[in-house]
Amino acid sequence: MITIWGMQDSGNCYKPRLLMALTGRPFRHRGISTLDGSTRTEAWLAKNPAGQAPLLELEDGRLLPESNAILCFLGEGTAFVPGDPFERATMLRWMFFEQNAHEVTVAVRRSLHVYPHRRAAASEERLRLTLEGGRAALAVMERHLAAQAFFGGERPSLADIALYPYTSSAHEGGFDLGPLPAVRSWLARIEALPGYQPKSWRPQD
Ligand SMILES: N[C@@H](CCC(=O)N[C@@H](CS)C(=O)NCC(=O)O)C(=O)O
Repeated sequence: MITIWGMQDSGNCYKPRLLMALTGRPFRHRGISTLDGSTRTEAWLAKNPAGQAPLLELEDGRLLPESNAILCFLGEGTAFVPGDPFERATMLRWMFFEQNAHEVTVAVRRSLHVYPHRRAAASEERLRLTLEGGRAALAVMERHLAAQAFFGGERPSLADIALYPYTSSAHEGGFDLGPLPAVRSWLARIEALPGYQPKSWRPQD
């Protein structure tokens, strides 16, 4: 069985768990955490030189870090990856947006708020920049979702799974989704998908 190494509270780590839940496939979950230093051990750096989670470990020992690369691998052959090349590229467009514009602002600001060990990095300037950048990213999402149900059109794709975790916890970073009705409706549509599980979920061992 495949193993997903992840931190329970991390949105990046939630992405592959959510995809596995939505596609109803079994996997093992193993905990790793920046909070207890386990992402900085030699053993972990040997698995992922970036010292980060999530990390996918296949039965044959091959390792794959980067949440969106993991989604692409696990999503292969499922309904969450469109067959049409343009639709697939559109899915990737939003996954790149997630890493370039959304994760680096919405997720980073949340981590500066939520984790005590990140407080020293939470300068006024950084909080201001991540607030401005995060609001801009959320406004892009609002404009796009005003015209369609999911990022790729009428059906959910990996792009939605990539963007869901940190959008649904954006309020923990001080973002107000009140003025973003299309984003709020989209969050509700994801939560209504068959098999949906919240971030706190992990499979039984
Ligand atoms: N681009 C990476 C980012 C992964 C990332 O930032 N992981 C964080 C948790 S959300 C982490 O492992 N931090 C531990 C550390 O940097 O020591 C991805 O999408 O997987």
